[in-house]
Order: sequence, then structure tokens, then C-alpha cells
Amino acid sequence: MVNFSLEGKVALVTGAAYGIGFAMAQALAEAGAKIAFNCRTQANMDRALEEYARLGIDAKGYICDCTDEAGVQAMVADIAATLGPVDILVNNAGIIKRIPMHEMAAEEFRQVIDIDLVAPYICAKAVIPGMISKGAGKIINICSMMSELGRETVSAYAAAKGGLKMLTRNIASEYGQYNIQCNGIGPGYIATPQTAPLRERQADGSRHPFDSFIVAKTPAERWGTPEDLMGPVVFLASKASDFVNGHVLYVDGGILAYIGKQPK
Ligand code: NAP
Ligand code: GCO
Repeated sequence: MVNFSLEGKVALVTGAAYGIGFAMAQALAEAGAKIAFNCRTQANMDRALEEYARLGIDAKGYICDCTDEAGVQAMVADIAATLGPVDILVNNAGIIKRIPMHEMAAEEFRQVIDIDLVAPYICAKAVIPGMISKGAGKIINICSMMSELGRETVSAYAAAKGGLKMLTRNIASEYGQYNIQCNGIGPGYIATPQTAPLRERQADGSRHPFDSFIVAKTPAERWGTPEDLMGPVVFLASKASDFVNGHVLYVDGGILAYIGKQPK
């Protein structure tokens, strides 16, 4: 029988105070996993804990910046001591800066690389020894359309998410022998706070040109929702995907398959 159950598993979802991370943590909890998550501010933590409690999910929250290696090591040790060793890591925390590359300060570029690429390495490094001891583990890296495509203003983000796709393949290559699977999820354009500026209504009430562009570019003819990521994350966290390794599952309503609408 196909086994999607996560009963008895411990999942750490980074940056799961809201947005895609929150929905994925909810899905993992509904499949039976105990949930730990982190974010950077007390205000976001308080709101998130209320939301988890409203759904009947007993999530354990940590104020921890994923770029802080000592902080991440301490968080992972505390999760092991209180809930049990991490069986499932979802590297979700991420930021974007939309600035033309020739105007972007090197420090801004580095900050994006640090959060979107170095932090997933730091978090994976912290959980891999426990997974090796257990002889099993799942690492899921949240990639992007920008793991495959470029566009104006997102050079650092695309460099980081392209790198994250290769980090995914390398973790799969290096640790597959320990029954650790590392896969990516590449969400399409998903309606969250991160993409809110691209969907803002114009002064005359019309849609943002980027909003119309994305709807036309997506065969499903809509933006994705965080809920669209719930099934894919449970699949990649469960035994059902034990022979899937080093793969990026694009959840994009068909964007990457589509040449685009022909002009009328
Ligand atoms: P979001 O709405 O901006 O949420 C990001 C989350 O990450 C927040 O909970 C934030 O909380 C946390 N975070 C950011 N930096 C952090 C850090 N250094 N340490 C710990 N937590 C941190 O983003 P989203 O749209 O849900 O995106 C989630 C992930 O999916 C990101 O990796 C993003 O790049 C990726 N993605 C998004 C889309 C999309 O269309 N929305 C598409 C493809 C991929 P705090 O600020 O409180 O820390
Ligand atoms: C942008 C967007 C994207 C999405 C996503 C696409 O400005 O182009 O923010 O990069 O968030 O990562 O998959």
C-alpha cells in the first residue's frame, strides 16, 4: 500500500510563520508529523503560534535566523531533546530583492545568497548527522522558477535558487547512500507577502501589469496558492518518495512547459 503517513516523524520547516512555509507545515502536521519551525521576529512568532493553535496544531516555534550557524545548531539540538531528532527538514525561509543588477550593492547581493543558499546548507548540515545515525531522512529545498529562468531585477535570487537546485542534487549524491533523500520543490508564482508587490492594484483599479503577465504565462491561468504546495511536500516527506532523489518538482500550473500565449 502507498504510504504517505508521517506518523511518528519530526519535521522542521524554516520560515514557517506565514506564507508557503506555514501551509507546508500544516500539511505535514495533518499527515501526522510533529512540527518545529522558526522565524526571526517575536511578533511573527506570536501570530504564527496563534494560527497553528487555531488549526489544532501543537507547533514548537523558535526565534532563529537561519543564517546563524550556532543558532541553527542549538535549535536542532533542542528539537532533538524535546520532540526527537529531525526526520524531515524543509528549507523554506527565503527573501527576494528586486533591484537592477547594475544598481545592486554587493552587500545586498550577498544577503540574498546568504539567506536563500547558505542558510539551507547550514540547516542541512545541522540535521544530516542525526539522519545518518537513524539511517533515514528527508530534506526538501524550496527552489523557484528562478532555478531555471531569469528575469529583470532578480539576479541574486536567481543565482541563489539556481545554486539551491545544485545543492539539492549534491546532497542527494553525497548522502543517498545513508537513505537520505534530498529533493526540491519549485513553486510557480504563488500569492504570498513575498509576491504582494507584483499583484498590487494600479491607481485606476486595474491589475498590475506583472499580475496580468503571470496569469497569461500560466496554463492554469491563475496564481498559485500556498495550499497548492501541501500535497507535493507530503509526497516528498513520506515513504512514497523513497526512491526519488535529487529531483526538483515544479508546482507551477504549467509555466515551465508553456511557450506562452500567441498574440491575437
Ligand atoms: P514570505 O511570504 O516572504 O515568507 C518568508 C518566511 O521566511 C517568513 O516566515 C519569514 O519570517 C521567513 N524568513 C525570511 N528570512 C529568514 C531567515 N533568515 N531566517 C528565518 N526565517 C526567515 O515568502 P513565501 O512567498 O512564503 O516564500 C517561501 C519560500 O518559497 C522562499 O524561499 C521563496 O523564495 C520561495 N518561493 C516563493 C514563491 C512565491 O511565488 N511566493 C515562488 C517560488 C519560491 P521572518 O521575516 O519573521 O523571519
Ligand atoms: C519575482 C518573484 C519570483 C517568485 C518565485 C517564482 O519577482 O519574479 O518574486 O521570483 O517569488 O520564486 O518561482
